[in-house]
Amino acid sequence: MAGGGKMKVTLNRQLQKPMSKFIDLRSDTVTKPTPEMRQAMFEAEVGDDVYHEDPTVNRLEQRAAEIMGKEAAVFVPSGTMGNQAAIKAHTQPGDEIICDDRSHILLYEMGGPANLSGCLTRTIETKDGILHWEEVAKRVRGSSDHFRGTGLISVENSHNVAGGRVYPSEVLEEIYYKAHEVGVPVHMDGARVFNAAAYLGKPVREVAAPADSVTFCLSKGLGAPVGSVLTGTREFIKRARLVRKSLGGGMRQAGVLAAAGLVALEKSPADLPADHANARYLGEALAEMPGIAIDPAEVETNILFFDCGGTGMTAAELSAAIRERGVLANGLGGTRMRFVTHHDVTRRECEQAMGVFLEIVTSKAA
Ligand code: TLP
Repeated sequence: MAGGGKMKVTLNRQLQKPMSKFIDLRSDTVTKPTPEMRQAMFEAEVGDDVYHEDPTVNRLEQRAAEIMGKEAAVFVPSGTMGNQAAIKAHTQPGDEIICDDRSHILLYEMGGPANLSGCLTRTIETKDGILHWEEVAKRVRGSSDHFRGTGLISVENSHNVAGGRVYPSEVLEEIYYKAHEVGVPVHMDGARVFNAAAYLGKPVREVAAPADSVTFCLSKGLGAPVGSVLTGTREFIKRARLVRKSLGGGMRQAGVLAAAGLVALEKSPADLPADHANARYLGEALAEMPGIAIDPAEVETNILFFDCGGTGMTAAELSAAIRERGVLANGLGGTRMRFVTHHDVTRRECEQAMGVFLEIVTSKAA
């Protein structure tokens, strides 16, 4: 060992338990690849994707474009890169992006719109993460000698921080058609657009239709280990590919990842209704617990937020207490907590998690 010192191993208590033993409701990003995905990765034909020579990546991009009903697609390492590449490919520095005030592109992408594209965000406060044209229209403006004006409208479907809420089709269509009348493109952060489609009972291409570009994630509810796809017109994707390269996202033999993505794309959407049913079960169980505030009717997809203030515990205290008992969930500061259901959590495990939760909140109440 460097320096000849005795290695001192100190294990964080939270890490002593193997992660696979936890019931992990923190996010659908934690899903592990299925045996079929691993087999596909093992067998994947690969090439250098920066030269467009990886046959598996090419196949994934082609299938993604077909399924999403767009002309073309580009495979990117993450949802964040997909969204930020879209923003940069749609806008010029100084442009304004209209989005809701809790959108992922605004809160969780490291200031990307300002940092990478030199854009300003003009936000709209919403109850459920859903934008309506009436409010958007108040902020849309063309360029003048004094400002550049609106360059993009960005919607998130389903909406993460609003609790997995889904755009009613007609609301999105109105935004899209009216935005086009004034020459403004619409981007959809569709990290979980397959969840939105499952909720609406519609093919995903219909949900994606009222958007010029859509980013969707293979590595969330669809269960692939890595990757997202940005889709749009051929011309737009050509620009986005260059942006991807400038961000360091030109991957080489990425077919090993795309192979898992292809399995995710073809197979996993069928499993999403089960995740949604589990989320509804959690919402209904939580609604009956002392000190927990949630409206289970608002649980539409696989994400639910609730307030634990009435238990006398903060979200951080409650997540620490359930962690001790093998359940993981994210506290979001204060008394707000989030559960996310996914492929790697069964109904039985959801029931176990609720058993743990009930014991903790009732013993606190007593
Ligand atoms: N969301 C993550 C965290 O970053 C909050 C999660 O655990 O939910 N759009 C939306 C709507 C997202 O929820 C996320 C990830 C992304 C984009 C970014 O995807 P990645 O993590 O692949 O960059």
